[in-house]
Amino acid sequence: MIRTSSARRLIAAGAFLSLAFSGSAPAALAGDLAEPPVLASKNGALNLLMVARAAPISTFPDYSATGWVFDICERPARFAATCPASDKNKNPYAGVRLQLRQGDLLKVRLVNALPPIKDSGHATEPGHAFLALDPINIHTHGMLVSPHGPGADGAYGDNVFVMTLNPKNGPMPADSHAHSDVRYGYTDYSIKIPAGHPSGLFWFHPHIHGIALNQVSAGLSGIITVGALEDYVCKNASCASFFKSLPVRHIILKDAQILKDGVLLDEEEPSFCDPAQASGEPPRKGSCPGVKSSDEDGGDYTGGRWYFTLNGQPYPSIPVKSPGGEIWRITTASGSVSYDLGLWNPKQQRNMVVQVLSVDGVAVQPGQGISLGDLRQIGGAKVKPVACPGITSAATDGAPLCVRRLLMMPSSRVELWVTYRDADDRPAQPSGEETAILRTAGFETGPDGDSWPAIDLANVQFKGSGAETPAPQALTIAPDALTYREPTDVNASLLAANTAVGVDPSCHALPQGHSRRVFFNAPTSDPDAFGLGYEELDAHGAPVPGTFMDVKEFDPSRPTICLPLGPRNTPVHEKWELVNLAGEDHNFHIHQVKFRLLTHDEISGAILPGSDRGSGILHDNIPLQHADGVCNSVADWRNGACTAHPVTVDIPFAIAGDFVYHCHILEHEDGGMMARIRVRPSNDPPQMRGTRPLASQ
Ligand SMILES: [Cu+2]
Repeated sequence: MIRTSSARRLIAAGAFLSLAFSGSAPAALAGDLAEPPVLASKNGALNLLMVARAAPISTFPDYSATGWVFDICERPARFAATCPASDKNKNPYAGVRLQLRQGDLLKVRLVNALPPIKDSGHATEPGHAFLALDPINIHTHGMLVSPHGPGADGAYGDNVFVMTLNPKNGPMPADSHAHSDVRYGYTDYSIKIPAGHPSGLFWFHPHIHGIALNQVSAGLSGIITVGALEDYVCKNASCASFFKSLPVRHIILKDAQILKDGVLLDEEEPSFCDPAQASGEPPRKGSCPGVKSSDEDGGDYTGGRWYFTLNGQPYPSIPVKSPGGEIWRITTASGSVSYDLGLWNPKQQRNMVVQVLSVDGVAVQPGQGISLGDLRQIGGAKVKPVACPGITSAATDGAPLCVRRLLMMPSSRVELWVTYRDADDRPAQPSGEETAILRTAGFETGPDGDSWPAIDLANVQFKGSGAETPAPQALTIAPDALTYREPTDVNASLLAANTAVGVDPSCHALPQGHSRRVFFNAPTSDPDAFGLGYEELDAHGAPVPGTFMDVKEFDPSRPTICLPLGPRNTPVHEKWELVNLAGEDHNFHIHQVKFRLLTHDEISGAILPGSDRGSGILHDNIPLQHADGVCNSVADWRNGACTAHPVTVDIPFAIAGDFVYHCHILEHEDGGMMARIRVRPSNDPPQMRGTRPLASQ
């Protein structure tokens, strides 16, 4: 059962017109997977011009489609609103990689050269007609950076409450409910990467409420790496020499639905294809054929095709030539699609084991002796750990994390060590050439949710042999997730930015032992929309009277949650219980933090809070499984009408400013499943403000 969402009703699909050749032939092979182009910082700075515009997408066979892309180049010395022609990435839909280091200053001049959204349902929506003008902004997803407003130089931080319009598309209507700074032409961003920032994989994408899905689906995103893999992988000598032999790939997963006439849809329609390969249908190599939707009011997608690309390429080849395998850094940049990702070995008829090096931009390092059961709890539904073959717990500094499957909901990232494995799943050199298929097995998000299709994403050939250094059973990882559980370095490094945010005396710290509960559901008043609810819990887990807010659509005008940093602006930990009452899965994301999942033992108090036993994986987004039963309201849930599967997280807030938490299924975010949160400097007496945090004195 697929529900028609408000976003889908409000936004007419198909913002682009283009020529079509033919819509029936299966996708041709796309050749070897190419790396995204890199723009690297120099001397502590990366100064970019980023132009959002419509552009042809060159890599879809059989269709001539147009998407929305970022042209990105080093910012020319003279004022310019376009990148020099020679700098232009040949296929900007694929996305680029920004390569940064701790301490860098990322400066971006973001220019909006997008066309207006044709046929946008928003055009007639009171207060939101401006969305049809296609305003844009950028968010650096997962990064621990300041979301500050315009500084002395007029530049913004990682702030989603600013939008840039293309002046050619006309002015904001007078009655607009923007609740953002509104700028025309361009906006400057100046984002300082704190000295203590984790090394890892992040990404950037637009974050305009109401059209985030459309802009991301049309191609507007890219990835960011901070630091180097060597900062956290194989820091001991024997592993380091092996690690040097491993090539590194960056893989950006995107999907695009293209109609028979070449129009690229700016949001995914789950019923575009059959969920799984139909009888008589050729293997789904990077795409599936459009069908007449079985939905009551679904469309006819016959002759169209739904592409699932890696770096813009449908079904590329990935030749693994190094005998020790490769490192894959994977970003899920689809708007709403979830990937049940695995590396299928056709000979062994099962998914291969891979080692997970990092999750959501932070290296994983489960504490020594952690049980597989605890590991499964802190990995959530995203990471499905299996025992690493050949590893005894004493073999490495801590337990490595291995999986056969990953539930990659929108925005999640992982870094993997991918190597050929024998019948016992141990790292091995292939005898001759062995093949595997990177695929998504398809994923259903629940009885009221969506059915995302099964697709073969890439063909992998293991060719390497003759290794000089024997492969270890697992790569060693520096204890980053244990370190960043306490983001004191990031906090200390952002002290000036935190202090510059005005104090808000109405922000009160949670009383000792209290926690927060966030509800995910459709608002009772509008079952087709999406919303969040809230209440505070006392030390016994009982709702604090007067704090309940029913599930409602996003209200950008005021924060749902406001909290001060700790004494002398040090990090503050809060416990949040995330309760999904809906009949479909959601994917919780919060800006400016990394959180960890608590195990049942930690929630019940059977182990001490923060024990290493319950630590080792940090996330910035986590799947929330749908409730069983039907709850149209929080009251239904309190009365036992459904059983929810809450996830409890520990969030260390270390960065002051206004930002958001939301479902990262962008259809749901645009539909209203988002709330504003305000973190303010501490309410210390004035003489204490701005001094060094205690931890770093
Ligand atoms: Cu959602």
